[in-house]
Amino acid sequence: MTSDGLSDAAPRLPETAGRPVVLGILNVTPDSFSDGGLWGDPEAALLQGLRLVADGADVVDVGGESTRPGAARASVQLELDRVLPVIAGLADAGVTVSIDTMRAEVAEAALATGAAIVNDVSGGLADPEILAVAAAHRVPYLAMHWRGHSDRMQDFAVYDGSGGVVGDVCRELAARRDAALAAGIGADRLVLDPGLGFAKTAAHNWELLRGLDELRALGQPLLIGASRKSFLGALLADEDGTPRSVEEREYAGAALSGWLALAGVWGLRVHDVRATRDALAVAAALGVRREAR
Ligand code: PMM
Repeated sequence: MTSDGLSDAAPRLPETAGRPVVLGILNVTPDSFSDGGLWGDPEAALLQGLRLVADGADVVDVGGESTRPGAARASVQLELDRVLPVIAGLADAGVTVSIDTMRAEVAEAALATGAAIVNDVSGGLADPEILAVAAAHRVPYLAMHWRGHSDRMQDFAVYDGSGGVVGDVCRELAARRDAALAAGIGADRLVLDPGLGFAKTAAHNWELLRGLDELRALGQPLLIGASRKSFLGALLADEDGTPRSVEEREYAGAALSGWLALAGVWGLRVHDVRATRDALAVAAALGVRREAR
């Protein structure tokens, strides 16, 4: 029952005892930096989604528009055509699906098709109507820090306010939190994400990870999407500076996931679900996880 006495059948924020929630990434796009082009066929995408669940994903995050730096936008129709058949198949199989979109129209159609969570990399800035859609459906809403579309976002990787990148991201995320709450999204269904790699250099990403306590002070659970991103490739670069290939960033990602678990984040958005769950098992055995935020 809710405080207004109505029964509350709307999806709640997933919670898992003693470890972060794992969102397995399923990009149904030709051009995402890691899995782009692999799951263009809906059958193949569905099988991959089920594989992510078998590996230990709690949620499958389905996206139909690449957000890699420099990417051009997909049309609404193309995005819908890519994601809806996959969402329908996964929802039929009982999988909890999040829709990774910046568009209200796509969020609305995805929720009608069986998605249970909205993951908006723009935190409501690209299409403010998406906040009302998430509020009306009473679904969890994942709001990421964002400064502009992918074709230009690296032009905005300048953080000169007080506290540098951590200060600026906290202030900008606080504004997105307040907009989401004002639109009627429940505080118990709102997650914030610093948006690693989105208008951020590698150095910015590391500073944000070191600044998690300040992000936690925003008062909402935190989601981190670090999986296979280029700052890990740069960290693991050869002596000649060649970045580690996208497919070979898995161990560093798992190490980071274990550390993030102990730091008490709510969720992790990852490609390598099995490696992530192994890292989370190690972190859980150490048993000093901070309160999930
Ligand atoms: N990163 C990407 C896409 N969607 N969503 C959230 N909430 N956080 C992220 O960091 C994030 C995201 C880009 O990575 P991909 O191309 O591997 O999907």
